[in-house]
Amino acid sequence: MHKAAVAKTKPSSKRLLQVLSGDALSPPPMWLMRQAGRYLAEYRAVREKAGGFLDLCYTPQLAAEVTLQPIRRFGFDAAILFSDILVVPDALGQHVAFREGEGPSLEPITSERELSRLDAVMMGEKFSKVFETVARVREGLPHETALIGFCGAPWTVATYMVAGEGSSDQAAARMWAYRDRTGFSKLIDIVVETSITYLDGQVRAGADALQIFDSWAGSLPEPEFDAWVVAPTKRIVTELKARHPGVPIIGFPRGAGENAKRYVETTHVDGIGCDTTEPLSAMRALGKSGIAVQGNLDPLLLVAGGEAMERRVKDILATMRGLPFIFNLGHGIVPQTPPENVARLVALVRREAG
Ligand code: 1CP
Repeated sequence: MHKAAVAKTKPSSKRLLQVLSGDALSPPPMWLMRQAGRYLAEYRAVREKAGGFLDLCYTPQLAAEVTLQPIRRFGFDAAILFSDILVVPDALGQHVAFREGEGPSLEPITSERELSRLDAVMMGEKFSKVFETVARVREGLPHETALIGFCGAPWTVATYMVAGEGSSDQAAARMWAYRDRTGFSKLIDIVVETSITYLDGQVRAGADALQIFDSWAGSLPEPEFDAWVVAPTKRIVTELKARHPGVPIIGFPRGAGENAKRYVETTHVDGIGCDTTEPLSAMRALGKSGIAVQGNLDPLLLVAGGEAMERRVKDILATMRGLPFIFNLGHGIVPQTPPENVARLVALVRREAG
């Protein structure tokens, strides 16, 4: 109720923001997680020019260009800032390298003592590059297209900081959290504070909405989910809302399952991103409870295309009709996605719902 009232005082021409303030639109606004990326030839060309992946994130002119590429090609209702969740540890002095085809690599931090390796001397300089990207994108976007800023949720970012790489079970962070709750919570506190600074700067530079990516939220039992996913996210949402009451926040606690409802009720996010495994009945129930729901086509159906994709898109749209809904994937686009399937998807969503 409260959030709708706040947003309604400022009616927006941006369809994404209308839905995040509680309206149901047909066709629903759409954007796709990882909509900028290696499946686009024009991205690969810029990526080659930039050198390393993080160099691309820290070069505003190029990062703005790749943010705008999918908007020009597909006319999505929102652009998402081109950056990465690992900019936060990198800005804290935990150097991040992206090895070709292997994912990220960091020098692991596995104990409270090692937290002393983190320092923020370079943070302002690194973040300012990202904020400049936001400002440039803002200038290049049609006025009806929303700009989404983002960060990784503290739990997910911590899993990379502790393991030093991506891992399928997040064992290193889980073990630290179980063995030394106090020490691990200090790491989480640092990521919470840094993420607030990071998101605040993005909003000041022109982001209209924010998304918090908790890609590894699904690996925790209930008490730890509440401690490391819900509570830190709530702190970020509360602080951002105090500073920027009109800027809606989407939470994406991937794999949360039955925990999603508590996540929504406790963190007070305005929108909930549902992953591929979320049943449509559960998405409908969330939508009926008043929150905007985003999701959840399987990214591999976007690779497969054809009738299988069409059938599922129709089911999703039919289920969410009449509710505040944002069409998206259930996780990021994969590099082997044919761009023509993305164009078909956009046409289908706009035609089916129209
Ligand atoms: O070579 C390349 O071009 C690198 C591929 C790539 C891209 C395109 C990486 C490396 N990051 C990104 C951009 C990115 N990452 C965006 C940009 C905006 C957009 O969506 O278009 C966003 C929002 C992210 C977020 C991100 N990075 C997440 C959360 C979402 C998710 O996918 O679960 C995570 C976990 C990362 C870490 C990361 N960045 C890149 C890689 C290969 C990884 C590791 C993934 C893993 O551990 O499996």
